[in-house]
Amino acid sequence: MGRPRVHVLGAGAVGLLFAAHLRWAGHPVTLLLRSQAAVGRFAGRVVVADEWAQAAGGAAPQRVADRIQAEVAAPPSHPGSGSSAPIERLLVATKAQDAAAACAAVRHRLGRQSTVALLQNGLGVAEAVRDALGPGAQPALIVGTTSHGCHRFPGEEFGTRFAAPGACAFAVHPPPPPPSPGAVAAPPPSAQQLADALVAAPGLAATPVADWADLHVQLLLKLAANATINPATALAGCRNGRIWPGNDDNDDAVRRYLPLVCAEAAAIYGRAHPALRHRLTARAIEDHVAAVVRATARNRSSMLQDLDAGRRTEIGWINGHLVRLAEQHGVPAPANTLLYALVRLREQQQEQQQQ
Ligand code: KPL
Repeated sequence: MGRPRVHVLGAGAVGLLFAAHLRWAGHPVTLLLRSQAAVGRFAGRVVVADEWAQAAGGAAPQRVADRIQAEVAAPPSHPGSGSSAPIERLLVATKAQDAAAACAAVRHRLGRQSTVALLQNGLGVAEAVRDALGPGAQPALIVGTTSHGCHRFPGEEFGTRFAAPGACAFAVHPPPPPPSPGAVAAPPPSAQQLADALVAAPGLAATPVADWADLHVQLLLKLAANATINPATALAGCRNGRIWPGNDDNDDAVRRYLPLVCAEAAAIYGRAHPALRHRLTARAIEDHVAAVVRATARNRSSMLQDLDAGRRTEIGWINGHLVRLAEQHGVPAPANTLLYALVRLREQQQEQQQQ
């Protein structure tokens, strides 16, 4: 029997990168696109430009993943809605703010035999997806985090520029309570198949994490990195490396920025997740975030790219999530509140200008 099909929802830089690598690992892949027009434009191939392998000055080598199918992600009531065949293995690579609505569009194709893998920045997406799907269609969830650096490919709608290979770690999210008392909610076979598919694609460097607490620590560290790097770089219009605290070009106020936001995240996590407190000290968070800043120094953060393109950002799932957690646990969060408010003001300003 051949390898099982994987559906990919979200044809941005990350979705196309994962789709191509799954295809190269031998999986049939179907992209779920927003419209019939996009399906019509898709020629069955995804182009990956390996920028990281680019010799100085030369063009990035390009690789093509072909024989990829495309369908519309739309509810059955939608005119021209596509297939209604069940989806067993779904990888969702949309932005955090789009994940719940995108999953709801294919709710009629998901069920208890399905597994949905979520790769968004921020936290709270799994809960939003469960709410959007409702009690009728509760798939198993895989929650993952990825540090692959990639961007859109100007002039190539179904292309992605792979700038900096990273890694991907994931775990099965605790399943919802069983439908009837006494029933056991075991993950369906599709959970293992989707996990195997991710691991089998060498370029994705994907590793399953056996213990949910270990993945949770990684997700919380990533959240702190995104909460520190993304809004500052987006508002200042600078690359990530600018906020490195060891940067001699910065004055004291800028050098204190990163430790300040990390200390606030540690205080929030300490109250919200006491069992993980010893792994999420201010020092541990600061070291992690400083390492991410240095490793991605040349990057333009995803929030900077979103604001520049006039798109909604993931702020509500990043600093917004920290602010809500702080409120629930009675912890002051002035730095995150301010960052959240400033990015929201920029978004509102842009939305008004676009009307
Ligand atoms: O995840 C990122 C993002 O831009 O969203 C970082 C790690 C900050 C890299 O740019």
